[in-house]
Amino acid sequence: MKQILPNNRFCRVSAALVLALATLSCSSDEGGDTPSTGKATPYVTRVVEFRPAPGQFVNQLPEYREGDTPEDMNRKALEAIGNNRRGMVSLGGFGGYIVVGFDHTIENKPGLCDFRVLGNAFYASGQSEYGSSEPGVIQVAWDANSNGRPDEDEWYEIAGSSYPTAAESWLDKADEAGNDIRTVRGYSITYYRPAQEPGAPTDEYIRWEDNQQEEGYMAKNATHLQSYFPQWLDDEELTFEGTRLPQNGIDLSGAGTNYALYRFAFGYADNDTNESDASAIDIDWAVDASGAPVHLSGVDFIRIHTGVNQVNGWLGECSTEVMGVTDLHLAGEQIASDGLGR
Ligand SMILES: [Ca+2]
Ligand SMILES: [Ca+2]
Ligand SMILES: [Ca+2]
Repeated sequence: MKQILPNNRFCRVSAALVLALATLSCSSDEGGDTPSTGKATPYVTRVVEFRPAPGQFVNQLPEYREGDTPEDMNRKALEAIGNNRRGMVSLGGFGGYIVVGFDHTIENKPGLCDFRVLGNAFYASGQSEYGSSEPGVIQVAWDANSNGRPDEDEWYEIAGSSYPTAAESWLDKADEAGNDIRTVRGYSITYYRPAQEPGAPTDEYIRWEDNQQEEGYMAKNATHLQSYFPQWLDDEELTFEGTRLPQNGIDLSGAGTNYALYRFAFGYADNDTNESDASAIDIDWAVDASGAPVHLSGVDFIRIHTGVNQVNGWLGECSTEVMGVTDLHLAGEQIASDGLGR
């Protein structure tokens, strides 16, 4: 990932958003689950679970302090991205995820996009096809049994542009570069805790194995020498499952100096800019486990996981960053989904 975001991005807040901010009823910094008044806000008010895969920003975004528990890290994640604070959490390598909730149900309005996951994607100077796109796969849950939690059978995946099979304009280019350009549903990967923390960069840092009979290592790079393994977890190995997307990083220089991360067409997090209509999501794109479209009248929880398993040279592993989620209806943004999706 690239953690630097052009500052002027934040200046272009829509008038509608300013209005929404002005009427924001809750600006609690304590990570509370419920707003202080009854008025719904367009933003994340809960972090149900933050479980990143190993990665170069793990233990830093948010910062781990010795003794922190998983609950502490959930709270820190909420402090970073809740209530429109637009800090950042990194989900690490493939599969790392966050589950967020709201103080209301995000309504699925027909013909319109309903929410947007904010990330730090940007285009390379003068480009419209690539830059820093680190797509996260999005799932949504409606709390059908009203128990205040997303249960396993309540999740549906947002079918982005490479679901169920890869379909991007740059796939041939990625294939030529030697990338794995398949979409793999039901992908599973296990990362193993390193026996010791190397004090120096190494290409063979955190070993992984997947369910495609492949294995490899996550590298430790020179700019990030802290542990990449989530320190608040005791596990010796961490397994993550979900849809894996085609590898979108291409070294345009051929010499390891210019990695272009190509943008997917629609339906992912941290893939297109926060201002682009193509980063907005229509709940009607949700599908069930068999891939059949489902109709949800609204969603209560959103889960995002890093969708690509790829190390891009000095840039490091592809890792989705999340800066918040906005309910577009409450924020007053009207984005037609016609022409964005399939
Ligand atoms: Ca909709
Ligand atoms: Ca539930
Ligand atoms: Ca990113």
